[in-house]
Amino acid sequence: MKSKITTLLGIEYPIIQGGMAWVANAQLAANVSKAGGIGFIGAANAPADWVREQIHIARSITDKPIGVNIMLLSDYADEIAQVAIEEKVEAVTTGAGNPAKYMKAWKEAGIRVIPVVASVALARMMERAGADAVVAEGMESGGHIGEQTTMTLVPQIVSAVHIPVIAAGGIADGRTMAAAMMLGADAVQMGTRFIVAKESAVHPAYKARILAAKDIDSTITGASLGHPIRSLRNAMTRQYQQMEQEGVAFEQLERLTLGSLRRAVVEGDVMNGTVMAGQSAGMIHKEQTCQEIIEELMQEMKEVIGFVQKRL
Ligand code: TUI
Repeated sequence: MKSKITTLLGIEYPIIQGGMAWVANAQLAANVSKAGGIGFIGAANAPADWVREQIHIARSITDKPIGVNIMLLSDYADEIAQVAIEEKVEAVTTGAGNPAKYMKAWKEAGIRVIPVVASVALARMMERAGADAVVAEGMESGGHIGEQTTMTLVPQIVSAVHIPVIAAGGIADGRTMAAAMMLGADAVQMGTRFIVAKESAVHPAYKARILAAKDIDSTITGASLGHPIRSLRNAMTRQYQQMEQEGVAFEQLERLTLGSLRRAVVEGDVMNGTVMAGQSAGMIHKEQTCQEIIEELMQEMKEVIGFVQKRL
């Protein structure tokens, strides 16, 4: 399937894997790229050397394009921005901030720059700054989120910018991918569906929570502090929300979540850790290889679009 994004990135299918903290390592990213999408190594709060090593591992698995996702709140963001250039990754996505200060250097290095945005204003600003595309991420997503839904955000960003738009948030199968393309997206980014990929090294208990999740099982913490995070309900989210209601100080809430994503992803503590996942968890029922996920998505999308067309 051709789209502006498959051409821009030199990939086969318009499917991008979100750069998830602690989850999106070289193994996952390289296997998404190998299957014809494009995988992003999630730099999150990791040091620059770890990111460089992961890029080398990914390159040993596939010669297809790969990317790095840079979480802009990281202390290492400046160094990782430089590693992306030195290691000549094909693309960079950014999250949780404005990447304008890196744009010139990345563009000069020939890197495709794709900021993740949650508003029309930031999408416009990124286009002016020279972004090649944007990911329009709705609040159905897991992790750090904005306030608008994918259904309303994507068409508004598509109307506001000339660069290609990648839809994210709530997309996990062929139906939701088809819907995103109808909203004007040129590709989709998925996170939660790839957490349960066979190539994902996430703890089995974490995968099991996603596979068993119902529609209402995710919740938002941290909204009162201005950084809302979506994760699956557990003892941690209940305690956090109670403390938020009691007006507990910022520092104490931060202490509660320090290292909590690692506890869930690496140690499998799905009660007291943070099980970040999107609302789409409720529609994800099986563990498959990255290739099976991508092939199934493309097949389902063709079927639903054909189904709608037949009734017109
Ligand atoms: O970044 C994400 N999702 C994330 S990052 C993350 S790691 C983390 N862990 C604990 C606490 C905080 C972060 C987990 N999930 N998605 C992309 C995204 N970016 N969503 C929303 C935004 C965003 C928000 C504010 C982008 C820009 C922005 O402001 C830009 C400005 O004006 O400075």
